[in-house]
Amino acid sequence: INCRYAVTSSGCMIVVSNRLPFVLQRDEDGKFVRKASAGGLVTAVAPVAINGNGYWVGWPGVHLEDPDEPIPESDPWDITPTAGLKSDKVVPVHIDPVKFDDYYNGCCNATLWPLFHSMPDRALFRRDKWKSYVDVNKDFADRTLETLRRVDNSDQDIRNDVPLVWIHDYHLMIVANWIREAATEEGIRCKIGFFLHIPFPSWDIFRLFPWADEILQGMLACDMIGFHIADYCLNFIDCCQRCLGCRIDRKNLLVEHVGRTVRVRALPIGIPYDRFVHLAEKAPKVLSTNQKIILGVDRLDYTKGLVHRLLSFESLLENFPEHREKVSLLQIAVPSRTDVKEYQDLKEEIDQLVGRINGKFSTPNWAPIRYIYGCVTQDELAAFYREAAVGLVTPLRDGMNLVAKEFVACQLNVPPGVLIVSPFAGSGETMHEAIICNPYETEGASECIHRALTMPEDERILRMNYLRRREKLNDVNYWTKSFLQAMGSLATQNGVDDIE
Ligand code: GDG
Repeated sequence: INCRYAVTSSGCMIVVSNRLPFVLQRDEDGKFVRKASAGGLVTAVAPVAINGNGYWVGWPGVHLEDPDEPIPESDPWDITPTAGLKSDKVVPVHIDPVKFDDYYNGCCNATLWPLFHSMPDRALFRRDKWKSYVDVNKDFADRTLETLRRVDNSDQDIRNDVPLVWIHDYHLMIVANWIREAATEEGIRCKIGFFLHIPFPSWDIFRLFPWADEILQGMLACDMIGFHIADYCLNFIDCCQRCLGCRIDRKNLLVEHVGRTVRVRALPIGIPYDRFVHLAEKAPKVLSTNQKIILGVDRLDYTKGLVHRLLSFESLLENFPEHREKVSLLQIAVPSRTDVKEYQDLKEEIDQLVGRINGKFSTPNWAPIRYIYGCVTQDELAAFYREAAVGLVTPLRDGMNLVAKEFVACQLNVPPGVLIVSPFAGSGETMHEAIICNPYETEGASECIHRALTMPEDERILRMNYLRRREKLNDVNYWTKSFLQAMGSLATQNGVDDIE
């Protein structure tokens, strides 16, 4: 395992996320086996946790009839980053299936997801779902506390630093509440950090949530709270002041709450940059076409702006007919939340729109849109990123958006292609050399695509060089390191390295 950074003391990082870094599946003999998850987050966090002899608390991806059924060890041939996570370090959270559905679909996906993406009209507010959210967060807190007690009782004498609990994302925003409470009462030593992977909305949106105060109080039970960009930090701090009346320090990003000072930090997530470069170097050619490819890669979600994107592409073909038969839009839409009506309707709308635009402009030798509804392998993805002339990343709202970063990492050709990003994604805030494109204005967006398709080579090279350099420096390892540093939990040769 390639682990560049370590936590300060052995056995002291406890990662808490909705899902474990793998899911359990039955093999043909009915035995549970681990199916690894290859996301960037797992790749970055798992080595640090494993190296530090840490624990991972999460839902195992299945509802077990017997919650005491042991977690299997990883396959001996497993080379994924979680392979080293021994089963005694895995802390599964078992939840009643109905309650889990209310928490996950009812509250997380139907309420918090749209609200935090500033789409309140799509959000459902139901107190029974919120109650399940609270209950499940308490279950996660209980399992984390059991783990903390175990850590606290072992190797006490060789540890001179406190365990670090790292909680992830909007599913678990109030877990810290009970950890702080019990830790204070029982004298368990720990530091609690939280990272939100989606945007934090402004006060006028956030206040629509009937239990807004409880979320803020839950988050403020942490020592440090990380967001992707400064805007989300400022929104959060503003909400703390306006909802709870906290004293705040906007300049230093501090919030005072019940006698404690909570740090807030902008920590933009990165990608495993070198891995994507490597994939792009070795992946075989995937596209045989003379047309320039404009590439979109998204989960099929209303926040990703797929309908707006298709309309902009239609407008491009309408207003700049010189691109007809010269370019194609390749859109990969990964199925997501397929059992939810809203997502089924969105798929239907996209299917129809693709059909209409293709029907309108296709010629015997050319179809303007190639649409893949499904998942491709990471090798294929890297090859698509490499061979595309334009990366079109135009969400209506997005915490960060890793696709924009993966695209630039894989752009190995000279001269390279062009990245277009929405200003409403975290990556639009940080990837300054991309063309910034407002997806809501169809005509303006089509002009952005035209500009990308006609951009001079030297400008493309200059922009892409800067973009690639930044993503290489600020990769996902750098993000993990920055988080540990902001927590004051980064081990260096000189001891603990604190950001302040
Ligand atoms: C949340 C926040 C934030 C996509 N299609 C395929 C495929 N992918 C991979 C991409 C990328 C990932 O999925 C998507 O990442 P995003 O960042 O775009 O979006 P979310 O899933 O919504 O993630 C987001 C992120 O957390 C991290 O903090 O950036 O804002 O919403 O890595 O490569 N992978 C494969 N085949 C596909 O077809 N193999």
